[in-house]
Amino acid sequence: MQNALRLIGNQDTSTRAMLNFHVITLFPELFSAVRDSGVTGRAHQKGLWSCVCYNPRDYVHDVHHSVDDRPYGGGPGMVMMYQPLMDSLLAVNANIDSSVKAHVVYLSPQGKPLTQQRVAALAKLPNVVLLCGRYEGIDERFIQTQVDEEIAIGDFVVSGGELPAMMLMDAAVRLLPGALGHVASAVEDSFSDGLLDCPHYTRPAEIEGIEVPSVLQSGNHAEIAKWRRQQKLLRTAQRRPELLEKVDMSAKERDWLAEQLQA
Ligand code: 4GM
Repeated sequence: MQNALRLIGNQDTSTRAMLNFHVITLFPELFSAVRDSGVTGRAHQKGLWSCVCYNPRDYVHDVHHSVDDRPYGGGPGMVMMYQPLMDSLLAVNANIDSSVKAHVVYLSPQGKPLTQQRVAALAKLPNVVLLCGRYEGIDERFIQTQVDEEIAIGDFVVSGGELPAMMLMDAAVRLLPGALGHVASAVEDSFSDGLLDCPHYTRPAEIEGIEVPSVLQSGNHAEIAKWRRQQKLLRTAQRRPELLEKVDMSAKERDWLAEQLQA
């Protein structure tokens, strides 16, 4: 049975489709990192997701196997050509058992910044193509006609889209039910509520004269939850104030935060 419609059983009686990544890349060997290691490696072993690479070089038939060419208008660098990318994408869609075409994501510094919300939406799709550029990028006509969404991991440039693609894959896979252990998935981590995470401590209780906040050692779970929420609000206000615009805050929390920021 093809990947897209393969259903896997989980702990309850329901079934769910797996998340299939199809990566168009000149460096398929890089993807063993996310496929075979850590949380994503275990989730892959459990059959929660798949990753199949398509190398544009396998879809060129001239003697030089060239996947890139000089840019119109001159200038430095090379541009990835339309045809090898198109034939790679045709191979992807021929290999998925779905009447719906795969969702095509191009990782580039010109894309919309990736958010946790967008990651969560992508993690629910059956088939996601991750197009990894090298050189100066790809022919604009491929973006215009075949790309559904251009995404940037951040405002910086790396030498290829592969590392950004792996970051997106990791962020999506760890959200799949069953990917994180029970304990880890219960943890309220960064962005689960649109806020930055609070500080964390483990033993010993004092290091270099810095004590673990006494509330965390009190055993009072209501007070601990309140302290953590306040720390998240305070950190977000100090480091990423623009994130607070989308956060639900009580009047009490608003007052407390304003008071803290004045001090
Ligand atoms: C230039 C054009 C993505 C460079 C297209 C890709 C950073 C990101 C590349 C490209 C990248 C990012 C490759 N660098 N911020 N480099 O997500 O694909």
